[in-house]
Amino acid sequence: MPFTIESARGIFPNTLTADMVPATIARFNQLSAEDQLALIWFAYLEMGKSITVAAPGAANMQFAESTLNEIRQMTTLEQTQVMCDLTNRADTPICRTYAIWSVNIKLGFWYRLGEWMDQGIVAPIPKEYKLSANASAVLQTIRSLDPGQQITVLRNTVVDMGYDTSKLGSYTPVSEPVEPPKEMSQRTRVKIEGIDNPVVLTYMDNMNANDFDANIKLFLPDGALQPPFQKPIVGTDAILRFFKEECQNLQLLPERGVSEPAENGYTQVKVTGKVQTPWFGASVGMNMAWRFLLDSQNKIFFVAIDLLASPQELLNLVR
Ligand code: 45D
Repeated sequence: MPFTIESARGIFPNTLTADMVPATIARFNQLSAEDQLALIWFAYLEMGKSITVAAPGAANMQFAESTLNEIRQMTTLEQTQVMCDLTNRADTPICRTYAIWSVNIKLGFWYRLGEWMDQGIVAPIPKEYKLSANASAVLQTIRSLDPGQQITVLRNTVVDMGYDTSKLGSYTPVSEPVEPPKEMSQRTRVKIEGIDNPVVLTYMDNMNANDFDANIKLFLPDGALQPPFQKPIVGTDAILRFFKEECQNLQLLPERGVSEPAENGYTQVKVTGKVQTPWFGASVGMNMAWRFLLDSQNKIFFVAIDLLASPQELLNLVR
């Protein structure tokens, strides 16, 4: 039987992903807005001691600038209300604006608010704020996660805020401009122990060069890409849009892999290694796996990118 995207999702079923991330988010979402804000604030402060967040580039901030200035001018009470509205996914003009921003703009917005809260320009979380017992337990869980999982939890809480886009009808998403890909002379080539498949190697090199137009050509027109904890993104138009919106300046550091024949002349390849985000650079290496399914022409039919449960999983290449 030929593969479907649904069946392709099940390749290398032994891969242990970081289930603690969605489980923690689910618990987080049960908390009151005040608890959520205070919890992220405390988590962020604690993490800041060991890892530094990179300040977003000025160009990336321009999209959030007018909303940020609007908030800056508000009374303390109004500022707190805006932050609670965002966490509650309320229907307000600011929540609607926030909803259509790309992930990076959302993160940059909170990065700036965090700075302003620190400086007292925006209503801070009172030092004496007492988390509920449930919120304390969630914070305790976050502390126990590895840094790659912690930043994923933080990122996903930010992504979930604002008005629900599925209730918006049609809208034009707002994202940063796409920079040109790296010059050929600046490009690097990965080496992956156990892998000589040129498509898999080129995929990694293209991503590291921000060469998304070249990378999308490696996919079948109806191919799919499944980001961590998400449903597959299907079709080259949607995948290319995703690359341009969310994948600029990632560092893919694959280490090892296995390649095996699958049904119908397909090949399945699993690669493990690290990924760095421009937000944290080399200070956080996320433990990742790529599970590729290539057709008989060596085109990508499916690739899943998973955040792994533990560093031990980097060595788990069994089917
Ligand atoms: O609410 O091969 C305050 C794909 C308190 C593509 C705050 C990929 C109040 C294909 C502190 C102010 C993309 C899938 C909030 C590979 C409050 C591919 C602020 C993988 C919210 C490899 C909080 C890429 C702040 C991966 C400022 C895995 C939080 C990328 C900031 C992963 C959090 C990227 C930040 C990750 C988190 C980035 C900046 C996990 C960034 C995380």
